[in-house]
Amino acid sequence: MSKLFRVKVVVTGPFRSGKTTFIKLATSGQSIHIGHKGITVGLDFGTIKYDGMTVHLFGTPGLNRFSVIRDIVAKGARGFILVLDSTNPNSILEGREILKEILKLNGNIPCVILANKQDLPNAIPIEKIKSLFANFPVIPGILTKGIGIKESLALLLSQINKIKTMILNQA
Ligand SMILES: Nc1nc2c(ncn2[C@@H]2O[C@H](COP(=O)(O)OP(=O)(O)OP(=O)(O)O)[C@@H](O)[C@H]2O)c(=O)[nH]1
Ligand SMILES: [Mg+2]
Repeated sequence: MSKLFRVKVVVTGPFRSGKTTFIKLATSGQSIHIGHKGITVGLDFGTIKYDGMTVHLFGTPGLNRFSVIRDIVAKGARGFILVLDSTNPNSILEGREILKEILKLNGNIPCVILANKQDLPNAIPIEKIKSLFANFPVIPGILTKGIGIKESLALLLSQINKIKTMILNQA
């Protein structure tokens, strides 16, 4: 299968869901964080090598008042990882709204949902979250321990490469 050489992946989602943690651990602490008091107000950025590809990870702010920055950071993405705080029903509802917005702006782009904070006792069960995102893969995560990073990236990048192969085959 022919693969992309360089790819932009955007890690987005509601406030405090774990986006910065995702990029920080995915890059073994080598990421850049533009924030204020631990809250992303600009972006997170890091680059990893994955399966022969250079993957540029861009993290958006979660706060709604920075949604204009979210849209700028997300421009040109080949795929999205939508990180949710599984302990917070509002995070899940807001995640659905963000997903709708992504699809509106980017068409049928690959998206993987990462249901984070599954280590906490009040986490909403993964099956319940799956039922709310019926057409999308939902991966359970404990991002503070790095759990869910490889799985979600692998799934997203394989979807992105499938689309690339389809386009090449049509050309
Ligand atoms: N218990 C638990 N806490 C987590 C997990 N992932 C992230 N956190 C914590 O949740 C808080 C927010 O994490 P961030 O990675 O900053 O979240 P964010 O989505 O980048 O936040 P904003 O940029 O402010 O929207 C931090 O205190 C993290 O340590 C997890 O899997 N389990
Ligand atoms: Mg952040």
